[in-house]
Amino acid sequence: MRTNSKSLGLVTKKFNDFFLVDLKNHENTSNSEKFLCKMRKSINFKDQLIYVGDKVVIEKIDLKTKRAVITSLKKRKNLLVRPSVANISNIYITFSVEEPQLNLSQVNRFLISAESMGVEVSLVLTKCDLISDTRRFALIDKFEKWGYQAITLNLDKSDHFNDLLAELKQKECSIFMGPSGVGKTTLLNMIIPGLQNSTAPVSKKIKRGKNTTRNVELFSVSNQSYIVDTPGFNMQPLDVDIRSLPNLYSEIYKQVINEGIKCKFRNCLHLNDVGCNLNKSFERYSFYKEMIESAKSHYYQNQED
Ligand SMILES: Nc1nc2c(ncn2[C@@H]2O[C@H](COP(=O)(O)OP(=O)(O)OP(=O)(O)O)[C@@H](O)[C@H]2O)c(=O)[nH]1
Ligand SMILES: [Mg+2]
Ligand SMILES: [Zn+2]
Repeated sequence: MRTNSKSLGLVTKKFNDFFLVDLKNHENTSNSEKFLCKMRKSINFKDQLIYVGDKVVIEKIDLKTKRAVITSLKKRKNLLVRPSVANISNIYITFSVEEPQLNLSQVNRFLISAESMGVEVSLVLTKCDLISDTRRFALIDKFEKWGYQAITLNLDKSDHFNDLLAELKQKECSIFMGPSGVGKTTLLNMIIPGLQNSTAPVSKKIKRGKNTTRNVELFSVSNQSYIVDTPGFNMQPLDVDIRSLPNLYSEIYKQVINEGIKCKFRNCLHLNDVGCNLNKSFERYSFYKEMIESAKSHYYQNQED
């Protein structure tokens, strides 16, 4: 049976030319149903690629075969580039405290890259069953100085997990991002009972994940909330706009905004600039400096090309 009505849907998965579209509250469907869709041929979507997380209009809805056609794309709020996901409201940077070992420079790169999206950013530390409480508190202290209240998870204790779950149900579309093997899919399987996505132990020899998750997929947590599992990867030194970097470090923007410090030059990069008044005695300053220098060399390289 085909209906002539149009409906709004959410792209939850993408493969080749097909999209899986979740149809919410359509008059003829139950609460939430997924339709296999292609894009309408006559529309030139060339400069308008469709990504997981996009809101789309679908037509030619066939309730029996669960197929339909995407006829237009709604304006998106934002687009994460790697992995490609649209309309994210919250990024949960996820790292394990052990197996694989915590790499602070990687944590920082992930956090700053997430901050540059302009969405709410949180930090999740998994596998806390592998460290002592003393070490866990020390990590919480460290990341508080970085500007984050780390959510520490322990597979054997569920109290922090329950808080996280309640939080996720309040958010629109959250994404777990981090290196391979840190436990992103394990977490997702706990969040959505019944979901049994593949997970794999980290390699004993090199203590790295095995890149188990291959696709980006969006899952429904509650009626209005979605969550995205992503393949793990390591973040490269960033190619970000140098001028925005100081605003992405809370230790810097708090000094500038809350304490009103002023450097001699308005666009001071807080390196060795003359007349710089930034208090540089914070842990991440060396990472900040490294990022500015790497962004600068990128910039000059591109100028020469
Ligand atoms: N000890 C301990 N192991 C955990 C915990 N969470 C996950 N693991 C284990 O870590 C391994 C990797 O977990 P995955 O969920 O596959 O990791 P992932 O982040 O999804 O990895 P990719 O899909 O490769 O990016 C599995 O063997 C899990 O059982 C935890 O809290 N404690
Ligand atoms: Mg995974
Ligand atoms: Zn300065």
